[in-house]
Amino acid sequence: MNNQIDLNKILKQFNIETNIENYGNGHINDTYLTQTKNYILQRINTNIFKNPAELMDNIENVTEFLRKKIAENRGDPDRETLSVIKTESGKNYYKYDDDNYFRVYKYIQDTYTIESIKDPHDMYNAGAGFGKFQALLNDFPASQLHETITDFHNTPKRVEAFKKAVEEDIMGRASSVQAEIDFVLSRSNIADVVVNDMKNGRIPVRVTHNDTKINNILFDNETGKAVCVIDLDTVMPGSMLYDFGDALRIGASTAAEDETNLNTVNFNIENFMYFTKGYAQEMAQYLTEREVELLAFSAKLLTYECGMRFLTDYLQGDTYFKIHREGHNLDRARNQFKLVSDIETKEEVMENIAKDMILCV
Ligand code: ADP
Ligand code: GN1
Ligand code: MG
Repeated sequence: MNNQIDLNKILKQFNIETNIENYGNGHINDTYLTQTKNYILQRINTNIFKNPAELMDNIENVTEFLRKKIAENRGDPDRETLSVIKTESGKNYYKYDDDNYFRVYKYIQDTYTIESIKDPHDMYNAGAGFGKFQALLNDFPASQLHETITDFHNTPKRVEAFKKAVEEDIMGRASSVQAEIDFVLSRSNIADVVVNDMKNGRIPVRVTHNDTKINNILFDNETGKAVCVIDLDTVMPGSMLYDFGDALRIGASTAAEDETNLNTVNFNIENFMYFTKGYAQEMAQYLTEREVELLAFSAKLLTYECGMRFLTDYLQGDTYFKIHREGHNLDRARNQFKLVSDIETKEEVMENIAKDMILCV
């Protein structure tokens, strides 16, 4: 991140005086924690989020809505949703210059994040956490939300963007990844299943999170239960299948998203079962038949989409996802494709498990 920026000066705009340190493992924003462990400061990635003001309006609206619901349910709104801290002049972000926009949240204490799941019970808790988030937003007026990234989970459009990146090949990398390119192209028939059914009304449009990575949920230090869903930049109208499938992409993988020993990358059915069970506790009552039918498929679709996005970024010179080594996006893509292949062998079993889990609520 930009070292010339005086973070202390930015904090003062939010009436906070303390030192600050780097924090978190996200691929998108720059995150810092105050030394007093009270506040999270984040630089919003404007390379990706072109309209930070609209983005912050979404987050303020959604978190205010959640606060009311959580209070009605006798929960603790200061812990169970993000709290946006305003600047001295009452704004929900601070513009340092055209490229650097900052926001502050209350730091939610006595919680932890999980990078990769070791215990299937954590998947139950994650499923319940994401399910509850969606259930609480079930009657949020979707028309109030700005689209912070256009066509974010529009998989057919992602395929088009991928093909364009292959054709343009600006880094001259395409010939060395022909096998991975073929992998994507040979499965492009799965891309439009969800968007088509959303268009024809078989799948309802809901308010969804759209980035349900396991490390976007905070778990309670004492109980291990999900406390708060974070990283709300992409809360937009979408399908619940996006959130369900994306959470399994990391949550049910037996290895990290960038593991290069592909023999260790597999899809863990037990984790799938526990996640579905937890999710169903909160959301089963709202799901349509078609959504239930596609739960297993969504894990494959979202893993395919993410792998394709990593490969697209690799072909385009790694401008979207933060990378920490040469070829990092290619490693991530290969990893996701291995997971897709493994899901393909287990999809039928997963479909049956999903139906059972929904029925037994
Ligand atoms: P990114 O979009 O880069 O993934 P996140 O909003 O997910 O950024 O934040 C990165 C990490 O910072 C999270 O995984 C989590 O560990 C931590 N974090 C973010 N916000 C909070 C918060 N309000 N309280 C506690 N931890 C937080
Ligand atoms: C990004 O912000 P983070 O690290 O939670 C990305 C997701 C990808 C994920 C892959 C806004 O998530 O869509 O699935 O990386 N977020 C955005 O790890 O593009
Ligand atoms: Mg995150």
